[in-house]
Amino acid sequence: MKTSVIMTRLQAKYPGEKEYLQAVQEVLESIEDVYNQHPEFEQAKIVERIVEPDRMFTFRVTWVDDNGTVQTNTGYRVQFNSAIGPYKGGLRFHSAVTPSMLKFLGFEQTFKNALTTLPMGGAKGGSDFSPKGRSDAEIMRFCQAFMLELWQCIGPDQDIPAGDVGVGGREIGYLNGMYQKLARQYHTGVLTGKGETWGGSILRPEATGFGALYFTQHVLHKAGKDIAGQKVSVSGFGNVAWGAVKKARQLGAVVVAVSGPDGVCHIKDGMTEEMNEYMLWMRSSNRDRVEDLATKFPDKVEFIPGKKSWSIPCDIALPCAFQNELDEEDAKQLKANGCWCCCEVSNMGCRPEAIHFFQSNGIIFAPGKAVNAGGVATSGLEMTQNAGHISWSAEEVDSKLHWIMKSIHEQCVKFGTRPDGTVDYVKGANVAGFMKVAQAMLEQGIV
Ligand code: 2IT
Repeated sequence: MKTSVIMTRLQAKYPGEKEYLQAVQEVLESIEDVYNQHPEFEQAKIVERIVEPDRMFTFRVTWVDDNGTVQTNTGYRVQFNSAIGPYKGGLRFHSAVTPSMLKFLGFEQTFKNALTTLPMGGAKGGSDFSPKGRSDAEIMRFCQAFMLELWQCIGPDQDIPAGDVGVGGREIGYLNGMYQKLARQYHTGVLTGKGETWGGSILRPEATGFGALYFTQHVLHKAGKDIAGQKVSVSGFGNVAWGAVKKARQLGAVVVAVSGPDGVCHIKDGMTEEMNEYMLWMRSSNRDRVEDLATKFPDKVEFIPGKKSWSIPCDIALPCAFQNELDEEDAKQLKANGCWCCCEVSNMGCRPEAIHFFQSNGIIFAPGKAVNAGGVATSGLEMTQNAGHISWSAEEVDSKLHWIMKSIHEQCVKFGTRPDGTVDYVKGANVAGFMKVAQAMLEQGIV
């Protein structure tokens, strides 16, 4: 297998699918050596098969807004790979959603889910619907219209969606209500991220952020450091950022920035619990403005319009917003300001040039598919509870999440340790995830 040959073919076949091609390139580059040591992979054409989704559903979603105007969006579900378990992955509602974006996310999800140690295949879905400025009633009607099509594609042993950007507990509630109405199936395990009274798992809302910080702790310990007292810059202010800030604070870090599409909030003395909880309102308001934090806490928070979190001096950068949110210029600015570690919490949050800059300048970098896997892992734990009709305590879920993040870190170390003893987390995560899925495909024949 040669990455350049496969990429040339994919570029010709899927011109313009930038995010998808970027994600595939990153994985293929890091697995090429290992892959070529396995002639049985080449014989079964594992790489050619693994880069293509198993299938993709595209459907029209029509609904009526609060003014009585008819609105039409496009909905998607990309079922990427089911070699190690049923399709599993979130739904993204965002104006920029395209098939390319969901293919990149489904591809990443396949390897991430393999790292969690749980039997889950990879999928992703969503719509170009933007929740920004929408009322609660509009969100509900959109979710119901979306489920009118999606319900045919999913099921507890088939495909189990969850949240992602623009889809949180509220949206999962509306989606689940409509699913039950349409399918007349009352299994609690068809969506994850549910409310606690109807099959949801304690700690799922916190899980992505908490897991990311547990992983960061392992990364720092491996490098002989500790997180207490470190200055942390976070981007975004949604569910993932909220959980990351909460755990970072609990571990004694000082969170100096959160951001939004409008700019960055600099919090010199660190975020307080009150600010952290206010982020929940900021997300559910659908205003999509981080400036609201500075309006609420004017004495402690400075809003800088048009700037990113990477302009604020920090020790550790935690991208928690969107793909490609941190570019090479940002990486250079972070280094100039003293940053020495970046744990990517968003999916493909960093541009390839930024990752290259980090790695060639001694800045520790860990990729999203390892760092943020605690979210989907806790979804997997929710599925287990639903299948057994049981409910675990917060302590039980948290200790399982801890164990899973530790195990993901060990897999990265196993496959990514460089001759000098430092760890290439990108290579480690990609090789570990790939080997598991490839082996499962091999054992199940040409299907
Ligand atoms: O990117 C992700 O891993 C998620 N959005 C969570 C997926 C899930 O099924 O919990």
